[in-house]
Amino acid sequence: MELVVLGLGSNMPLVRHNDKALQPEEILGRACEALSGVLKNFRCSSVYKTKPRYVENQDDFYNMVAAGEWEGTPRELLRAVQKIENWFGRDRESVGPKGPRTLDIDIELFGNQIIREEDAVNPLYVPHPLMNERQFVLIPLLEILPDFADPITRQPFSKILSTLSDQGVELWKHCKNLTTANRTQ
Ligand code: PH2
Ligand code: MG
Ligand code: MG
Repeated sequence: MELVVLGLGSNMPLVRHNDKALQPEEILGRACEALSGVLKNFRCSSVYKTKPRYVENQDDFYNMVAAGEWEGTPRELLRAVQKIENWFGRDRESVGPKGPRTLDIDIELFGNQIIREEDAVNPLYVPHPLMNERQFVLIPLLEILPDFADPITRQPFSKILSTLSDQGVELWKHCKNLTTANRTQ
């Protein structure tokens, strides 16, 4: 059993036939419900509204972090989160790697393991190679895991965050779903 940390993001509504469109913040709430069924002792951060990074001409993102214990392998976790991304209309084909998406779930941490699995279709790199430059990951992560440190450098994430300049991350609202009772603070 490993404590895993996931980064969630959405900046595109999910439009479904004969149904009301799901807005990004609703998608995050539903994704948390799904994740709470596969992770033990599930908890999640508040939701943050964040300026798009890398590809800047797209809508603002809603980002949050979730954590819990996972019983399987890292690959099995990757398959489980990709299945949830797909339920929520994630379409890897039609947009570029950093473009708009209905739901993105990244594995940020898998315990203290350092995983470098090259794979043409589905590579797996944990810790997420960009997490330390992303306020939209570190701010929500520290909200639920204030004492965590980078498994590679052992630097506390709080210290890493303090070196970043402002990237336009603002608190949007507390995670309102069935997992609220499990929040650590
Ligand atoms: N995800 C990206 C690219 N840019 N910007 C923000 N603010 N939040 C994201 O989750 C994000 C991004 C690719 O995964
Ligand atoms: Mg991703
Ligand atoms: Mg991502």
